Amino acid sequence: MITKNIEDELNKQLNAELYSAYLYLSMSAFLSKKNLNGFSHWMQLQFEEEQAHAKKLFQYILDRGGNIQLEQISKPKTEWLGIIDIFEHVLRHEQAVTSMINDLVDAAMNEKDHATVALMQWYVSEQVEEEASVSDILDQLKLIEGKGSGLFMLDREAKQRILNPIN
Ligand code: OFO
Repeated sequence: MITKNIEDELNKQLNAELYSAYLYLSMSAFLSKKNLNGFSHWMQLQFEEEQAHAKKLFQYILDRGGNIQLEQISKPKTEWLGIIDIFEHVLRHEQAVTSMINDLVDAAMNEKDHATVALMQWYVSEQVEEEASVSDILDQLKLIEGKGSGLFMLDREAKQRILNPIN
């Protein structure tokens, strides 16, 4: 059994993961309109990964005998200045998610809820990976000033991304 406080925090994180999915789907649409089909594909995989993150929390809450509280998902932004602006947004967003996850770990530690701490460690590691891969892409985009043949090459590279299985 989880406490009401942890149940609320987990549900809040579940909503945040679904919002992340929504945000990346919106970015995918924008990038497709700009003919950056590789990056659009990359964002669709982000969308799928975030849904998997949400489902993992969903299952955990149920497994611990908690209640699912699905809330309204905020409307994501639909326009950006360009590819660099998008990836800066992704990085800021992931940093904000990391901070939410850290708060959730703190809350679980305070309550000596070891199972939730263990679950959230998976998210802590996932955030390290996400922030690192987004920072790498952002650095490369800045190097080529987000344009020209460099952008064409990076877009082709983004198209190669495959979905990592979530466990
Ligand atoms: Fe769920 O990792 Fe990004 O937000």
